[in-house]
Amino acid sequence: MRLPTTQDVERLIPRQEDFSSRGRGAGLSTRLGVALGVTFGICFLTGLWSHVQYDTPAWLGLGPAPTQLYRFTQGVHVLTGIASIPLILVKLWSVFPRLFIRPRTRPWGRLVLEAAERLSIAALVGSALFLLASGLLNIAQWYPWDFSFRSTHHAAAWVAIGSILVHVGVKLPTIRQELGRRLEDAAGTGAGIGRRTVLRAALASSGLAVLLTAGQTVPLLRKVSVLAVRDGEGPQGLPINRTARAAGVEEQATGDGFRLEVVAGGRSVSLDRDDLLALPQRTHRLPIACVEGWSRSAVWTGVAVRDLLALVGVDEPSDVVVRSLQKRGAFGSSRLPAAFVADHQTLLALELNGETLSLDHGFPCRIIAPNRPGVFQTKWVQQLEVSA
Ligand SMILES: Nc1nc2c(c(=O)[nH]1)N[C@H]1C(S)=C(S)[C@@H](COP(=O)(O)O)O[C@H]1N2
Ligand SMILES: [Mo]
Repeated sequence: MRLPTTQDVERLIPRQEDFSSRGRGAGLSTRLGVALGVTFGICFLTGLWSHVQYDTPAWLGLGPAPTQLYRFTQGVHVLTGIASIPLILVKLWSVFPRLFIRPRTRPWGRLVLEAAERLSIAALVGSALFLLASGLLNIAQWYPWDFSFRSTHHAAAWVAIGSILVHVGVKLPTIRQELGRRLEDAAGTGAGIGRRTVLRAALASSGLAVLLTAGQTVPLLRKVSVLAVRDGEGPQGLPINRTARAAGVEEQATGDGFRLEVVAGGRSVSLDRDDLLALPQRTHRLPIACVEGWSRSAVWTGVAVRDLLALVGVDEPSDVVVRSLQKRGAFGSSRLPAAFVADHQTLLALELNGETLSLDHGFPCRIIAPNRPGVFQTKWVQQLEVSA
C-alpha cells in the first residue's frame, strides 16, 4: 500500500468551480457587504455609546437630557445587530466557495499577502459571529460562558471594525467595479435561484427579523413583534428581568423593619415608607431602557433624590451611591452621577402607573432617572450615600 500523495489529498478538497449556483457572485457578495457595512457601522457606534453611558465620564458632561436618548441608541444597537444576522448568513453562503481557492505560492511576497488577507477575513468572520451570537444570547439572558460579557463583546467589536476596514481596503477595486454594474443573474450554468432573488430575500429576511423584534422598544409594533424577548408584559404593565424572589429580598422588602437611610459624611437620616410618602411627591413619565434592547415608558411618582439629600444638609448636586437590599449579584448597587441627581426627574419612586410599586418592580422604593441604562435603575433601595 502506498502512502497518499499531496495530489491525492488535493483531489479530496473541493475547488471553487465545484460550487455551481446561479445565486452566487461578486456582485451579490459586494451588495450584501454594503448592507452589512451599514448595519455593523451603526451597531458599532451605538455600542460604543452604550459603554459611554455606562461609564458616564465626568468630562463628557453627559446628563439627564434628552430623556429617551439611551432608550433610542440601545434600541437601535440591538435592532441593527438582529438585522445583521440574516445578512451575514447569506454573505457567508455567497463567499463560501472562495475558501477553496488555492493560494498562489509564488512569488513568496504574494503568498505572504494572501495569507495576511485570509487571516484578516478569519478575524472578521470570527469576531462578527461572536458579536452576533453573544449579543443574541445576552438578550435571551442565557450566559453559557464564564467571561465578562461586557468587556469581551467590547473587545470583539474593535477586532471586527478593524478587520472590516482592512477588508474594505483590500476589496475597494472590486467594490467599485461591482457597484458600477447591474446585478445580473448568471446565465445558463448551474441550478437554483438567481442573484437578485437571493439579495432580495436576504434584505427581506433582515427587515422581517427587525419587525418581529422591534416591538420590545417601539410601542406601535408590540402586537407584530412576536419574537420580542420582552414583550412589555408584566405586573403594572412593565416587564421584569429579576423578581424579588430571585434577588432574595422578599422578606426584607415586605417586613416592618424597612428603613431607607440617607447618608452624607457623618450625617444620616432613616425613613420608613410612610415618611417617604409624607415628603413632597413628584410625578414623571420616564422609560426603563435595558441594555438588552427592550424599553418601556411608565409614570413614576416619588421623592426627588435631590430633596432627600437636602434632608442631610446636601444642597449641591453630588454623586450618590445607591445600595439595594439585594446583596447578591452585581446589580445590587449603582452610582448616580451628580448631573443626574441635579434633575428633579431623578426619583426614588414609590408608585408606578398610579399604584403602589409592586414588589417585583422594587417595593418599597426604587431609583428611576432619565436617560440611564436600565441596570442602574436600582430596585429595593435601602441606602443613598453621598460619595466624597
Ligand atoms: N436591585 C436590583 N435592581 C435592578 C436589577 C436587579 O437585578 N436588581 N435589574 C436592573 C435591570 S438590568 C433593569 S433593565 C431594570 C429593570 O429590570 P426589571 O425588569 O427586573 O425591573 O432594573 C434594574 N434594577
Ligand atoms: Mo437590564
